[in-house]
Amino acid sequence: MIRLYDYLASGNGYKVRLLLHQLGVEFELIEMDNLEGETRTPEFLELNPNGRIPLAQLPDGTCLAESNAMLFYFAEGTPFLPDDRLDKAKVLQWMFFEQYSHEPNIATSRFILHYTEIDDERRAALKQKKPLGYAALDVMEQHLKDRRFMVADRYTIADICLYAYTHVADEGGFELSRYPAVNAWLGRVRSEPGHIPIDWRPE
Ligand SMILES: N[C@@H](CCC(=O)N[C@@H](CS)C(=O)NCC(=O)O)C(=O)O
Repeated sequence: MIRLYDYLASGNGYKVRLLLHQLGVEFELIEMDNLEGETRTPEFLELNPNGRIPLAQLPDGTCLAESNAMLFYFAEGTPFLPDDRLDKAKVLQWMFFEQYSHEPNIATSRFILHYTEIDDERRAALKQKKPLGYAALDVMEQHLKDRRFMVADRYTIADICLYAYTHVADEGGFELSRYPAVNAWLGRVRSEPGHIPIDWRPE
C-alpha cells in the first residue's frame, strides 16, 4: 500500500489526499508533526533529504517528494490529467504558478498567522506577501471569469493543486469575497464526486 507521510493542516498534503481519495486509491496516512521538527529527524531525512511533508512512499519503498510531482504521478493515465500534449503542459503551467506565485505568499501567510507567534520579522513578511498573494488571486479571477475549470474545461489536478491553499486563503488574511469567479470555481471543485475536506483522514 502507498504510505503518505503528511500533516493534516498542510494544503500541500491535502492535494495528494484529495486526489488519492477521488481516485479510490487506498493509502496509509503517517501523521508527522512538522511543528515539532518530526520531518527533520535523521530517520525522516533518509526518506526525504529535503525534510518536508508530504512524502509518498510507493509499495516498492521508493519515495516521491513534492506535492505537485505526486499529483502528476498519481494522475497519469486517469481523467485527472489530460492526454493532449498542450493541455498537459497547461496543467503543469498552473502547478508551477502555484508553487512560485501562489503558495509562497498565501500558504506561508496562513502558516505565519495560524501556526507561529507573530513578531516584527513575521509581520514584515506578511506585509511583503500580501500584495503578491492578491496578485496571484487576481490572475486566477481573470482566468476563471469565463471558464469552469483551470484547464481543458474539466476538473484536473490543476484544480486540485490550486484549490488546496485558495480555499483557506482567508486564514492567511486574504479576503476571498473580492473574487466572485474564484468563489464559484471553489464551489464547483467542492461538488466534484469524492471531495473531502482538508482535515479528512482515511479510516
Ligand atoms: N514544495 C513542497 C513544499 C512542502 C512543504 O513546505 N512542507 C511543509 C509543510 S506544508 C513542511 O514539511 N515543513 C516542515 C519543515 O520545513 O521542517 C511541496 O509542494 O510538497
